[in-house]
Amino acid sequence: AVDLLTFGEALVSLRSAGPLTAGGALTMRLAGAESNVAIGLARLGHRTAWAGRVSDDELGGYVLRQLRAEGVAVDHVTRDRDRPAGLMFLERRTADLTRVRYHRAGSAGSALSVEDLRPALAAGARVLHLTGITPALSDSAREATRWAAEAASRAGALVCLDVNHRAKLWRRDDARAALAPLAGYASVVVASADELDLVGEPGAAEETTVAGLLARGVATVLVKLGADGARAYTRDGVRHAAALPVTAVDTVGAGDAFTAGYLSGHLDGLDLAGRLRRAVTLGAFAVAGDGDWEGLPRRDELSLLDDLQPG
Ligand code: KDG
Repeated sequence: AVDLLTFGEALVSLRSAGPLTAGGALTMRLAGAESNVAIGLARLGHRTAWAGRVSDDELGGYVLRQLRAEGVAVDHVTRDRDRPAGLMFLERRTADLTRVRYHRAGSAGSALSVEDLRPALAAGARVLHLTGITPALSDSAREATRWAAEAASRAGALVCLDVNHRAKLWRRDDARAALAPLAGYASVVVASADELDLVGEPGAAEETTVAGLLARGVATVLVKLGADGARAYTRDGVRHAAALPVTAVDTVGAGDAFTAGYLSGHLDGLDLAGRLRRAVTLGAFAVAGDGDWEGLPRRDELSLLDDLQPG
């Protein structure tokens, strides 16, 4: 068994420093919210696995090589001979503002099905991480996500649902119809403030959605607030965790880092305050460096930010 299993679509991201219309050099990187979380945990020494489908060509080989290099187990990955890699073009306008263009319809990753996930779930995991991106990819990926959440919660794993709404992939109503039921399998739900109602009623206030989630058996709801940190709700009340004051270079991947930090703290048996400190620490490392995950810390680097007081 691994400490953490996650699954989804890993993308090949082609990043440009300026407007894509101006052309110029593109940098090839691995992207994907779930693989970002996997790398965050693997860097901290947790046994971590990623499952999904990758194309059976150089691009799929690139994805696997990156994950292996970061210490993420890929034993249960399916190579798809018929479908291409999912691509993402990312154009940076400011540190906070990036525009994304996907070429992922019909990709290998989007053809994910229950059969792809069965072996990884059977091998066991203490934590199952899933995002609201995967169910947006196809009917079979949506069913696979639901199946995995149910199987893991029945097996006693901690299930973490990371909402991650992608407006380019589906409408909010469709997202809510898929994600609200998924939250019923989760012990931890992570969402940014503007996507929390996708696991509740449309337009509902934060407190109302949180109360509904806690009543359904979710133990912890984490509401991400970007540069303002996060709020953590449990049955004992609410706690605010401020972000650490670092200069933001690239905010893409910060939410994934936050989730990875929180789950790492859980695996280490930290209390809520400790889990939140680990979460904002990983978030700070992610925004301070270029790329989704490249700047994430190894365990011996966690203390580098110890002297920073939450801002
Ligand atoms: O969380 C960062 C992601 O946006 C990125 O890595 C790509 O998973 C991704 C997606 O589907 O947008």
